[in-house]
Amino acid sequence: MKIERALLSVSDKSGIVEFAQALNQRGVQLLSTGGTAKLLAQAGLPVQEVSDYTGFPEMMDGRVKTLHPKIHGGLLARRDAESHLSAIAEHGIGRIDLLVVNLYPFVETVAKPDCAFEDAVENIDIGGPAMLRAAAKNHGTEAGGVTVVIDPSDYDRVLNEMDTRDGVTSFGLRLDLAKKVYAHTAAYDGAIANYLTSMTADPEQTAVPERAAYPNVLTFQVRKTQEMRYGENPHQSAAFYTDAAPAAGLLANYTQLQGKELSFNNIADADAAWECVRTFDAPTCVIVKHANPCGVAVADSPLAAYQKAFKTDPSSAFGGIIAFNRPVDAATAQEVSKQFVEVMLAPSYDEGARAIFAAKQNVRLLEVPMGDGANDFEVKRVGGGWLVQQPDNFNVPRDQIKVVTKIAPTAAQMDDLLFAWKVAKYVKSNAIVFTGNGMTLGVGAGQMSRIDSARIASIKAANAGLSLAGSAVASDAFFPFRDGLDVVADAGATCVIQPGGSMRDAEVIAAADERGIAMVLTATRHFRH
Ligand code: 93A
Repeated sequence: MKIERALLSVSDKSGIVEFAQALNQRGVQLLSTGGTAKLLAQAGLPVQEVSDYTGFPEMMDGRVKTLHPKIHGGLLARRDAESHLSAIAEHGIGRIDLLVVNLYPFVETVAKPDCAFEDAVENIDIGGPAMLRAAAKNHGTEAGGVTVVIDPSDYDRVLNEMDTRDGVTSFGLRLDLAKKVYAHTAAYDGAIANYLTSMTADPEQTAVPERAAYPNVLTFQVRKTQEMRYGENPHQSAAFYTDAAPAAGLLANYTQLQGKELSFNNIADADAAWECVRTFDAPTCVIVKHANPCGVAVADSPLAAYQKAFKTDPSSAFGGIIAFNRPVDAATAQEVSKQFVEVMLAPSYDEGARAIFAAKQNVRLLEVPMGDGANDFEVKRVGGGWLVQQPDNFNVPRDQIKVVTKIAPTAAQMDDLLFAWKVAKYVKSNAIVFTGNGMTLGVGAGQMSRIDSARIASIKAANAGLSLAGSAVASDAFFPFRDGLDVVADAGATCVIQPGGSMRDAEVIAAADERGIAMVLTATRHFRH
């Protein structure tokens, strides 16, 4: 069945006049609601208002515009059922073959910090989703059905099919557009549920509701961007889902320039590397293995940063994930490709670098635009539930850092302490990170006891042939006893950064003074599990 009648009712009016003109040129009759109809009429298009068509006025400030059997009958009548077609004929209802609707901007409205409750409620669209769901349900069969468009970027697809298929859209397109509708209305209702269930009124229900940080019902929608061959292990199936619009600077905005498909572990490790590297201002290189940094360094250039980062732990860096916060040039690419690399991440690569990696097709090369966006929340699945929290975006301001020992760190020591502290945030707890001259010297990660993490970090430095004499060290949480401090002092550290807050802080600080170490406290910890 040819598209003969279209109903247009949109809040986002971009491209609607041009689309309506194109429909008019193809002989399609136009029906429309108040604001949309006005716009089309101003453009000189012959358009009939829905209220004239139904014989029923728009009422209650537009709350009832399209909720009428003449509209819903026209959308829902099965095109392949004689009884449906005769029912609409009997009641003087015409078929609506094309529905173009996008909804009141609820999400945008409640995102405004000063959004009034009443405003939010008024922006809950009722008639729009009702029509969308009706039209999408009736996407029909090969014989015919309703074409429904919510996204202005689909206007051209519809026109192209009308032109190449004698005014008739294909079942494939109608089904595709119907899927988009239900995904959209589900997300729309999810956003309303999130908003309303985060509201608490006072017991008498008289005051304007307060908004809680987390809704009682949390609904979110993600899209599958990749189905993987397997998950963490080959016997686990897996897929990668991304937000509809990931915040600027996050991994999911990546473009893969070359190399095999990313695996589940590749994506997890790439995220750890990228999150760490993008927190630094100076040219930085982060090398990650099994979700932990095994080499991080800052320098004047990406090449120098890589050379320093690699020195931390060359054996772990083998098959690692390497991230830069600066464009990668040929010299850096040349140096990196001397070793086996699983994944590379950088904001860009110059032509020389691309040519060098082109000869190493196994390297998965990812381009990720820089940006300072963050996830709105983090989730962790536990048996039968989800833990939800804010991401750890805290960077301790310098004036919150307190010197607690007789000796204060020198300016150079302070730089190394702050560098160690930034890295420690990305190391699984218990984390101990030795640094010196803008590079990691030994990383102890993921241990059940802090003292073992300290021992491991010093052993790793020794294995890499690095001296810890005069090094700085960070501990992601407080030292519960002085023994951990003694281990790092024995290894050669001369300054320490840690949150403090232990019952034995006094004992630990006295031990630092006894050993001639400078110690600073951040008052915030960075557990990472
Ligand atoms: O208030 S509503 O829920 N009641 C309705 O019957 C109705 N029908 C369409 N909102 C309704 N709409 C919405 O109006 C559409 O979803 C669209 O977002 C908007 C277009 O209104 P106008 O053409 O007056 O700008």
